[in-house]
This record gives sequence, structure tokens and C-alpha cells, in this order.
Amino acid sequence: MNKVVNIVNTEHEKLPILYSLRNCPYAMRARMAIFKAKQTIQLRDVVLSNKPDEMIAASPKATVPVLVLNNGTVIDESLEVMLWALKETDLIIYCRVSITM
Ligand SMILES: N[C@@H](CCC(=O)N[C@@H](CS)C(=O)NCC(=O)O)C(=O)O
Repeated sequence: MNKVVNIVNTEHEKLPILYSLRNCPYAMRARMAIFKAKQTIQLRDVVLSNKPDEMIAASPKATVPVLVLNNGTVIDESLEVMLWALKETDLIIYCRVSITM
């Protein structure tokens, strides 16, 4: 199971932030990969008509999903978020197969 983050302590502040949108298929595939890979992130659901300034600063193209890592790296393509999530798991093999087909 993915770790449940207690938002009362400050541990969550060290986690990558995923700006997401519940009914966006690109954000869905990013979240599914993160879930399957058991990665722990802070999930920030956005409203497209009122995108957070921090998200636009991180990724001026302002589409979701956007993943901001602790080291400041920004991943703003859903496929790249999937590859980041799955890279430490056996699931990456299936991802590579489907990309090269
Ligand atoms: N190429 C992007 C496409 C993402 C995308 O187009 N997301 C839509 C929502 S499903 C979006 O953020 N649109 C911005 C807007 O409508 O303002 C990816 O795969 O990450």
C-alpha cells in the first residue's frame, strides 16, 4: 500500500508535489503509475480555471500533470511522470515495451 502521509507533521514537505486534475486522462495515468510504483507524493488537485501560481511558475505551459521533485526538477509530461514513478520497479519493463511498439 502507498504510505498515508500525516499532514500534521512536516514530513510531507519533503515529498514530491504532483499537481493533478481528477478527471484528466493524462493526470490519471501519472497517478496510476505513481500508485502502482508505491511512490509517495503530495497530491494537489487543481482547478483549471484557477491554477496555482506555484504550478505555473514551475511549468509555464500550465498543463497537468506537473511533478515537482525535492531537488527542484520539474516533470510536466504525463509519460515522463510515469517513467519517473516506475523507474525503480519491475513495471518499467512493460512501459518500455509499450513505448517501443
Ligand atoms: N502532453 C500533456 C497533456 C496534458 C494536458 O493537456 N492536460 C490538460 C488537462 S486533461 C490540461 O492541463 N489543459 C490545460 C488547460 O486546459 O488549461 C501530458 O501528457 O502531460
